[in-house]
Amino acid sequence: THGQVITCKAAVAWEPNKPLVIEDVQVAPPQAGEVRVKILFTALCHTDAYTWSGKDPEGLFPCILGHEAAGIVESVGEGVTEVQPGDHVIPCYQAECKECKFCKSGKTNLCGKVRSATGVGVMMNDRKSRFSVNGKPIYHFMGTSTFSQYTVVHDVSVAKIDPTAPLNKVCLLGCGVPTGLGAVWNTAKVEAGSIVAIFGLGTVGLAVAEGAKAAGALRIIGIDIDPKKFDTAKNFGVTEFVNPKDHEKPIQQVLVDLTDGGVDYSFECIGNVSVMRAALECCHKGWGTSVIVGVAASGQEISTRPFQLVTGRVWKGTAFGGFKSRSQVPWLVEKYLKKEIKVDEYITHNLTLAEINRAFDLIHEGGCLRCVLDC
Ligand code: NAD
Ligand code: AHE
Ligand code: ZN
Repeated sequence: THGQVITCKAAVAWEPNKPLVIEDVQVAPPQAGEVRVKILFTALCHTDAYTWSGKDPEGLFPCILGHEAAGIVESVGEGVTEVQPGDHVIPCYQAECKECKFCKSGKTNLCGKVRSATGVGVMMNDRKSRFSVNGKPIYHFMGTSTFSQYTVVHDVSVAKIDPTAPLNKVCLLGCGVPTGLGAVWNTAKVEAGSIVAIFGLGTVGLAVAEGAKAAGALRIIGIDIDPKKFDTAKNFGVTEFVNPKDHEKPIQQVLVDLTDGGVDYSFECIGNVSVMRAALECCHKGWGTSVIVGVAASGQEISTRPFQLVTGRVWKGTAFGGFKSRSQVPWLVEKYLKKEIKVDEYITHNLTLAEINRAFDLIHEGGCLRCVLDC
């Protein structure tokens, strides 16, 4: 197949909110600096559902969604040295070139090398897509497009991992689990003894809980409007639960009262701007830090009284938990193999790529954390 077009199955999002269609897609060979990957397993993240809904200002249609996956390199383009056919890999929507201003800053995990292309659904080289259906181009998504049996990614967007790791599990290390762990370890830098509040107990929020427990947090307060989330959340380290629907008072006041003045760290893992405000305002005066993890819809804005910041609260955000993708995803895989972090526990459902529309229905239901698709 090297150097040739591959025809394979992929789930195409032709229009926002319309069921995905499994199509025979033509996948062009990788050009210079590109890698063609056979995707074996992909999970769905809430962000895929967000873009599919049409609320993502960067969402382009038709496209192939998906960004939490694992596979094997099929072929590489000219000049690619860091991976070769047969390598086991995890695609990384947050690239790491190690050369750009961002990568060299030592201050961020964001990378500037290919972002201008991945945000508009094309590859850097020729600003075109490698996917087509009967000659019609289909946009890439987040530089990953993993809802396909084969995809093409930039070489700076792929992490080579331990070949003994089970790909049907470690696909989750492409997004949700690292995002939550890293929000705690890299972005907030939670210290032992801290009081932590987590808004939203999906995969990302539960990974925040796991990270906070590992960091030695004293109290980990989980907030969700779905009481079904509370039982499982205990297994991830949540020590107390609050359902905003059980209270008359605004949720920030409930938390301030529960914690003698507010929490040390809070995390918004939903994508709701009024919850983001509550997450900031439940922080302790003088030092409380709130981290925005959730992705809010196009046109939404956050607000609070500036006095909240003047009096020492800090508002931050995180992308992929601040992890440098190509350097640190292999390290996360090793931590999983050594049983130092959970992964299997987040997988509640397994389906096939052909059943992807059912998987989208499932992730909107309370009982589902991650659904892994066998491609
Ligand atoms: P999810 O849908 O599984 O979890 C969201 C949880 O929030 C659910 O348990 C839901 O019941 C709860 N919830 C909804 N409204 C609520 C409210 N008003 N108050 C309290 N709880 C509420 O989603 P996920 O896959 O865990 O992702 C969470 C968010 O993180 C999404 O917005 C996703 O796009 C974003 N995300 C961001 C990054 C990043 O790098 N910043 C990475 C991954 C995901
Ligand atoms: N396109 C959206 C923004 C989406 C967004 O913020 N994505 C997160 C990752 S979510 C993964 O589930 C991210 O990493 N952002 C940094 C980046 O470079 O995109 C919008 O609203 O415009
Ligand atoms: Zn994601």
